[in-house]
Amino acid sequence: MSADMDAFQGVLKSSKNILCVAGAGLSAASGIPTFRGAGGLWRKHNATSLATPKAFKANPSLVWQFYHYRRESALKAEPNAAHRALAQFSLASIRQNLAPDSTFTLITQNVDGLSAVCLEEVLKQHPDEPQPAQPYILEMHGRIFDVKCTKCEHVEFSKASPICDALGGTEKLIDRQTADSDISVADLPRCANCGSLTRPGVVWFGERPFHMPSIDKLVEKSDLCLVVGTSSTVYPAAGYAAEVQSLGGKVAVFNLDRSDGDEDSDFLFLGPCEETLPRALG
Ligand code: BV8
Ligand code: ZN
Repeated sequence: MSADMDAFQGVLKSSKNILCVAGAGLSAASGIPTFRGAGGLWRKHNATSLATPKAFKANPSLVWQFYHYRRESALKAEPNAAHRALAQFSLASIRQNLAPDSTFTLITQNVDGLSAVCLEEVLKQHPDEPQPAQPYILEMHGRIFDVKCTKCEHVEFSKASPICDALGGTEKLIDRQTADSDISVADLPRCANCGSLTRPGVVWFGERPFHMPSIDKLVEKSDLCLVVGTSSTVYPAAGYAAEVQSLGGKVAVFNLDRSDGDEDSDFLFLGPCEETLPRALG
């Protein structure tokens, strides 16, 4: 695995179907805690133990407090230089400034919506640009501001803060000894359509990620896969880079620390992606 930026930029310029698989490290500089490491703990719970249908069924009040806490931090967050570098790269791809008829797609595991907000801002500054034919961003684990009914499948995009009165203020209760205040199910967010209990519109462990058929097609034709800010521990996202490589494509990892499988990558740029990515894509 090389850290030669010139060599990487040579590959970037000659690649035609570029993918980026991003994780929580992309939003770390925006102040959003990651899943593992210090960010992975909320009160005395391990974040991933709460991101399951079983946890929600057993204790919807606790799981909603966890997602309310993350909604509130996402609402305060702004895109960072790494988001902007990816959005500018999408624009360059729209303008065909890369290799002729090349494509660039960001597949994000993050549910904070910051990549979409950032791309919208960049495209707004260039209103005369052709709108992207295919989506530039695939949010494969859903969006934290989507609120989905547990009964009638009604989904609403809501940035309400707080999302319901009973959750208001609970985002402050994050230290370890906080007792999980028990909010009655009746006071949790309810469906505007049928009044049933709602859940965050994200993909939990054991649930099928979004956009898998389109992602599989993109992986098949990709000749360069960037992997940004992810421990590469959660599947199927963690498997895409190896698949691109097995089909003859190249892989470049941009991560703060070493991550699963990075020893097989063609390029490895260790450091904060808000510094390495603008340099690499600039
Ligand atoms: C599915 C949304 C099947 C919710 C999330 C055994 C083996 C293999 C697989 C499995 C298995 N047992 C179960 C599975 C499947 C399971 C899985 O992979 N489990 C793992 C734990 C083994 N996967 C699933 O269940 C998936 N679904 O397989 O469905 C199916 C198929 C068809 C039909 C029905 C079912 C669904 C997984 C999605 C779960 N939802 N998130 C929410 O957000 O609350 S997962 C969540 O954690 C994230 O979305 C992300 O995907 C995942 C990993 O997090 P990362 O993004 O990587 O973050 P992490 O903190 O781990 O790492 C951050 C990295 O950034 C670090 O490396 C750090 O060094 C770096 N960093 C930090 N700061 C910076 C930085 N890098 C650069 N710059 C910085 N500044
Ligand atoms: Zn409903």
